[in-house]
Amino acid sequence: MNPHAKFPRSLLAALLVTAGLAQAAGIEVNQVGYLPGAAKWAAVPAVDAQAFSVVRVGTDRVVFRGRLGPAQRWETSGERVRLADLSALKLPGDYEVVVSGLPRSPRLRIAPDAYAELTAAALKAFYFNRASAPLLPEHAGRWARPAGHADDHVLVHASAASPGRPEGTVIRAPKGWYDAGDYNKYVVNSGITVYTLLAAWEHFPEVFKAQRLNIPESGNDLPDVLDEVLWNLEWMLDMQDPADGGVYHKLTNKGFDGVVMPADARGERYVVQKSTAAALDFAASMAHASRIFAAFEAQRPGLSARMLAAARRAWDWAQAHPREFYRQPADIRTGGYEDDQLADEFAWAGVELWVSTGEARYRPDLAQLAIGVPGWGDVKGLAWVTLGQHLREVGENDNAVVKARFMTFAQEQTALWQASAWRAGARGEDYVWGSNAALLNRALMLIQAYRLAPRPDVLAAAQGLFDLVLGRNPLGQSMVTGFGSRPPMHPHHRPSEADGVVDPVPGFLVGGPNPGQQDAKGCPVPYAAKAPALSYLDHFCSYASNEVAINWNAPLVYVSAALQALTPKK
Ligand code: G3I
Ligand code: 9MR
Repeated sequence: MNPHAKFPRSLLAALLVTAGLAQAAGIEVNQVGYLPGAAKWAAVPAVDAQAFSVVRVGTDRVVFRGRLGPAQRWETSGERVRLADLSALKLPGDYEVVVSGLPRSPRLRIAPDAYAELTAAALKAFYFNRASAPLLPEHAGRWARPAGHADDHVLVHASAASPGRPEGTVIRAPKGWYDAGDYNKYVVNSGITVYTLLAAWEHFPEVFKAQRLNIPESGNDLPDVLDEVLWNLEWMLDMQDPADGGVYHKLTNKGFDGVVMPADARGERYVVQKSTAAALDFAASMAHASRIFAAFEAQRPGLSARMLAAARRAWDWAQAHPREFYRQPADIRTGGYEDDQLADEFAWAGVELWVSTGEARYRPDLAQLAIGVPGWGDVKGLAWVTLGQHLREVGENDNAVVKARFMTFAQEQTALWQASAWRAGARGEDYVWGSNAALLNRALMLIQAYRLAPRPDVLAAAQGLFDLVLGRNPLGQSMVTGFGSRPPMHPHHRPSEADGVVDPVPGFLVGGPNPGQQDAKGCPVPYAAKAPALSYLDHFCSYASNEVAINWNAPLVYVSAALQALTPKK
């Protein structure tokens, strides 16, 4: 149980904001913990004190003292806050931050494996969202459940009809992960997700080799992370029409399922419209996956080649159909993932195919390609991640371009971090639907810059964003189920709501603060506040701030693994 559930601190905060007395409600730290060599900041309400101390948890034994920084207003929460720099405290242990006149901080843990459990749980969350398989008690514990959505009888929707597969044709496309709190499967969102997870493995294999996920495949001839990602890749391969290489945008019900367990959701399933975005995201992520599985030819003969061939065919289809934007058919009401700006998808798929094949015809014009924080609808950042990983292959001229792009990005972001009242580089406009993942994807890009040129403040800026989703935020709320002293308890996740278990399925990142509040009308309780960083509601109704999603969990896995691997040991 969440020990703080009876104290609605966000309501109190809202009253203070209204009364113009706003200051951060408590001393906030990363509730999961810090690695010994990490930059460690605590945020302290703007009280009239000079100093802070750090004590052993539950005692008055002081292990560290420091001075508080000046009060600064953070425009994203409207509150004034002071900073405590604990970076010099490196001794592993469990502590609390103490400032006279304030309640102590939540437990502050410093440990050499601080993020190992989180990384594993964030990856295991994908297992918990598997379609077409029962979750057995020996793997899923309290969250065991019967299989849902076999997806072995899927109808071709009118929008997807082709000569070889007229409307109503029955196809099979089992497996895959449920996208989010809903039970549909979307190719666009799957592309960035599998890419990010495989990049985590590719960049930090030692973190994943040490992991025992306890999934059904554990102990077989592949690392668990690859088994888990294959669950979705195999589904994706079935989303390609073998006749022409086109890729269906999604596999879905006509409308969202009710709030029931997967096995009780029995609506008809459809594949809907082939889209250019789906073809390109498929091409990019399959071309990348083919490189990863090339190292496992003995274990999975032919898989890598099959993926590359599928990627090439999807690319060719997209070249022939460059403007097949997804348009939601009148009888389909599930997630849209609509995107009419496809230059970034073309660039990403081009880069992946170029790196996988060495064929210049795939190479995009890098001079024209900006860098940016990736998201499902804007994937150009992923092209840069791959280029950064393959400096040798891309040649000397492009090499310089890649480094320059990342250095400019890192400079901007570290300046933002340095100037921020919370030492976390987030601004009001960053708080959109899925804000937590946007912050983590920004950290992911900073981590690429750090891998190219390891400057401590770049890693510290990434850590600051990570802290923000793990409790060092104005809500004093961890944004990952099952982790931290105040985790989300009511995510918009159908199994978590319908299973009768008090605790939600663990390891899921929720969407996060979102002043858009697109769900407010359907919520029985109001959001506590309108300020961007406070606009969050831990209630099942809140799909715009409290849903889970595979594309949001992937950067959680990535950043958690990366910090574990890259943070200096001392
Ligand atoms: O990017 C713009 C930004 O430029 C603008 O300033 C801002 C102002 O509102 O909006 C930003 O766009 C938002 C976009 O998310 C950001 O990625 C849109 O308003 C917002 O409506 C859009 O939300 C998407 C949501 O579906 C509604 O379409 C989320 O990205 C997307 O993650 C979410 O995905 C859903 C699936 O459809 C169904 N399954 C669950 C999944 C998660 O909620
Ligand atoms: O559960 C749905 C969630 O996955 C989507 O992100 C969200 C926005 O498209 O919609 C949710 O479904 C809601 C629907 O849109 C409106 N009626 C209530 C549904 C939630 O139970």
